[in-house]
Amino acid sequence: MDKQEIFRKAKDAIVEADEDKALRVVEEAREAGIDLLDLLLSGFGAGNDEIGDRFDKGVLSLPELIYAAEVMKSATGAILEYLDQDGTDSAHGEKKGTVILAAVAGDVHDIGKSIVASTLRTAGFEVIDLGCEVPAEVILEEAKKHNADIIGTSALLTSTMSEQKKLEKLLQERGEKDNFITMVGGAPCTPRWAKRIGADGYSEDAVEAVKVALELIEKKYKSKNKMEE
Ligand code: B1M
Repeated sequence: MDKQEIFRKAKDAIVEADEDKALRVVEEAREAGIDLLDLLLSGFGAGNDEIGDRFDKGVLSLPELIYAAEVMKSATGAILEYLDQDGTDSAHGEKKGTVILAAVAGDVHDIGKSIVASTLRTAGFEVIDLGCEVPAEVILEEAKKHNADIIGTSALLTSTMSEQKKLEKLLQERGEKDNFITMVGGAPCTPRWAKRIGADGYSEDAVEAVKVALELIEKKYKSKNKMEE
């Protein structure tokens, strides 16, 4: 079976909310040597976009959306288990930094954030995933407790993006802004949004998140070293 066919089956599995099919596709892709992260983001991701559109147009009901989301969660879980395993197998070298990750208060969408957690771990970061619906105060507390380098927040709703702004404001008010790098992501976020609220980085997907995190960490330590010289 070729890659396009496997990706189409992955999309169908989400649209049809067929868990068995989704898990079979993961195994088929693994056997065919297909990049599982690509399958997750582009194959299953296309299914997610489709159900999102159908829900938006009123063609799909909320229970149907929830059902399809459960299938996406299962497929994501199966793939991340393989990716985390592969990451552990190939993990070497020193830790790149510590990242606190959370979906902001009022937001239950955690599928994308979990993928970001996985790619960052694979790249050598220690990731403390606080889960979803996490208030800004708790995120800051945890970042201080774990001496984090980066605070990453995910927002999928236009109504919860303001929580990312709230976190930036809180960091400023508490005099903590210079102690942490902040990254934002999630479908409604843009580079413009990140700039507007004063976040240090934005990334569109879980692959770019690694690139941005590495760049920001490097920048932080370069300027720290300069100050110590
Ligand atoms: Co909801 N939902 N949902 N939903 N849901 C959206 C987001 C929506 C766009 C659907 C639509 O109408 N087209 C819409 C938001 C509209 C808006 O605000 N503009 C919406 C709505 C309205 C709602 C409810 C309000 C519905 C209701 O109750 N009436 C409700 C809100 C609940 C709440 O949060 N309070 C709701 C509920 C749900 C479910 C529970 C059913 C389920 C979530 C299950 C879960 O996550 N545990 C769900 C789902 C599945 C979706 C869609 C269909 C898919 C989201 C997803 O998982 N995508 C979504 C439509 C869509 O996005 N096409 C939709 C796959 C994932 C891999 O992508 O999350 O974008 P994503 O993550 C990417 C990037 O964004 C990026 O990397 C990830 C991987 O590449 N990224 C980061 C994410 N975080 C990052 C952080 C970073 C960097 C990159 O740095 C820190």
